[in-house]
Amino acid sequence: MTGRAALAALLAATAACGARTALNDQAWEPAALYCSDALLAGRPGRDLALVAGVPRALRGRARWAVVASPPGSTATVQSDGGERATFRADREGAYTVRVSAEAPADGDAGDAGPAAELSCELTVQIRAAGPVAACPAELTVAPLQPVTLLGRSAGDRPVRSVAWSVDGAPAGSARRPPEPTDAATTRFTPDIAGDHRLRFRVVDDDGASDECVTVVHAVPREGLRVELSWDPPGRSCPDRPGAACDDSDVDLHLLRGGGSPVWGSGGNRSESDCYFANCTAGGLRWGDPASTDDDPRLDIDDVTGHGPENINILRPSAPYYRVGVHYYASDGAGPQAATLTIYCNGPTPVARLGPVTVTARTTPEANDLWIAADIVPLAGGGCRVAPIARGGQPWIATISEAMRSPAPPAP
Ligand SMILES: [Ca+2]
Ligand SMILES: [Ca+2]
Repeated sequence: MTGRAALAALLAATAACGARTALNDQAWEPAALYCSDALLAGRPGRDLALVAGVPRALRGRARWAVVASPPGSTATVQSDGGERATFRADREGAYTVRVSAEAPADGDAGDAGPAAELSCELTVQIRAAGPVAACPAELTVAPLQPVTLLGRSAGDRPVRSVAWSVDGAPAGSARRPPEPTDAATTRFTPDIAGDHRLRFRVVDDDGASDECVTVVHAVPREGLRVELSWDPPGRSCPDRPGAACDDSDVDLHLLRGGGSPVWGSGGNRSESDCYFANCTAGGLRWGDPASTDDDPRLDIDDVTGHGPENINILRPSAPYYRVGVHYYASDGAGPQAATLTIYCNGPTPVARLGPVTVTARTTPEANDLWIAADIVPLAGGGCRVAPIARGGQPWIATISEAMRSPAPPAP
């Protein structure tokens, strides 16, 4: 066990049982002041033992102070300047305790500059009854990158259950919860860019509960990212099997501009169109043959309803790209309202397009293709999105018409 893990375990044990436990001086010597992020939970008007990592050279010189507390509360922290302190507060809420010390100056006292101030902070939750839940306030990952979440709980009663759920998600997300939902440690994969709010709930064997929220920021890292979802949301069959779901299969297409680009379909593959038939992992080679950075990648082809699907290019190099949305198969579902979100090298969408209704008829070739927009990469990493319209309306064609007839002019 590492020193940090050992201290975290000690702190967690101390917080959970309310008893002091001695640090083993021989086992671990921190290099600097260290405050664990372990959950520290106490009751109003009762002593709570706190522990921080204090280097031996600083023991006796550490200052413990309550630096943030709920309005109207009274809180004290008592210490002999070492690594342990006793905290007591009179009201429920979150308190911050700062541990600080001046680092000893190097070399002769006369030659050294001002001593460095070291500090770290502990957060204490005081509740009158029931358990206390804690979870990371926020995390940042890339879309589709799994992240492990650890929810924690403390209290004087055994925990009966814990549960993770989706509290909020960007529009177009399928809102799939972390897996598993009933364990403190879980994994979550944000399906699209944006902020996903996850709730962690703890219930003790008295039925008392507490909750906390983790915000997972899913930030795109590609030079171009196009996301597609289609309505009605939350009715995809993997999430809601049975009568309420539909299996509509809408497809995202990205055409490489320049030359004579051609839309592809199931029976007519086109190397200038990135779509389900040719563009999943290891698919198309565009631009520089020596680099995969300018190749497109379709991460997900959702065939059971509502997306999201997305196509990415790390470093776009074509003069422009054209986005299409094709209603491949309805499987008995009716028209679908498609929405596109486009990112260029940043966490904020450059454009949201739609919802635009697409209709399925008899065959994929006879079904609607929404020719939605052109995306022009700009020097410096951004892009310009030019929506495509015909007669003031979204440009809708069947895919066989689109393959035959003159395309909208290049931007
Ligand atoms: Ca699809
Ligand atoms: Ca390439």
